[in-house]
Amino acid sequence: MSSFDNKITARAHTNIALIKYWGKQNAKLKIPTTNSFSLTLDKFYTETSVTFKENYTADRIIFNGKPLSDSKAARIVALLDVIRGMANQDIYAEVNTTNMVPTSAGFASSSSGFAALAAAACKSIGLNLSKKELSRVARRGSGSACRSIYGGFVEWHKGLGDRTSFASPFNEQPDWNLNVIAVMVNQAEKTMSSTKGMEISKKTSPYYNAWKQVCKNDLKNIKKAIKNRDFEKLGSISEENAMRMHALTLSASPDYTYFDGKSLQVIKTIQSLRSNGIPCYFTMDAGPNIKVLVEPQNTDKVVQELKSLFSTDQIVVAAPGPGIEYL
Ligand code: 2P0
Repeated sequence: MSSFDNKITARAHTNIALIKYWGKQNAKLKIPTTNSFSLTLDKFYTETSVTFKENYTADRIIFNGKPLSDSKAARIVALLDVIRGMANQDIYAEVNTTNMVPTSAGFASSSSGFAALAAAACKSIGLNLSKKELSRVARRGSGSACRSIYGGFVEWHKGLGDRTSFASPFNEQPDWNLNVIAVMVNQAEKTMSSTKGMEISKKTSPYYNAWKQVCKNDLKNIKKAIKNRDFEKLGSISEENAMRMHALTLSASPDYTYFDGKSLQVIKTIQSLRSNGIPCYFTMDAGPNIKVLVEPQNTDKVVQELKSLFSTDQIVVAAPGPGIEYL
């Protein structure tokens, strides 16, 4: 009788960075150059089952019902290797992962994916980790995944190395009604991965040192804004931080950008709503989709305006979501 064969399923929600992570001090261990700060969302999540079995001769990775090619599975296998090393076990796993998104538009995210994988795999191999340790493991899969261990507002402490770089909750269940409207402007796969993009920006942007100071200030101020329930501060700090991150792409050599024409259309719509007295702010990550921060009393107005540009299934209204769950 095998001591393994323990199927564990975990669910993790994606998080949206309000203070962005854009660059590493250690690429192999995914130690960032700055702290970052996020909000976990309820509508987008990944469910992953992991079973380690003594009779397997290789890992089997199933993604949304289909086997993944070896090249695509490499990053998942690399995290399994880290976990095998921690457990001191030489044993393979079956991984079955499903991205749950409310529309067919897709909103794949490495943050929920690697958080769910870390949680399910660690438990299945017999490691009983604290959330802090789990956050460190998830980070090895994808930096932003370390924040998806927790719900609500979360800070990733950059630390100095593997042991000190992890996320912690700032406010896991904010008693503050907020919405994040996700606008899927384009589903095409990005041509510049975030891993590569942040490496080029750190190496070549003349503004990179200034970015580190920007993040320090923005982090301090966003925490104050949340404590004071100051939505306009929260929104404007997030929007400016996002634009300053994107300035690191435009100022890199070679330069690159994640904006497309439709992203700019959404941005102009948000700015125009704001100049008409509706507090709403945008943020954008390593892809053209836009997320709009808004308070519930104004959500419908913003959605209506966006519907003049996009179809209903391109617009998803999300709210703060929970941390890691075992099913
Ligand atoms: C973030 N992003 O803080 C930033 C803002 C995208 C823009 O974290 O190289 O997939 O695997 O650590 O976590 C996306 O980068 O990168 C990301 P790796 P990751 O959410």
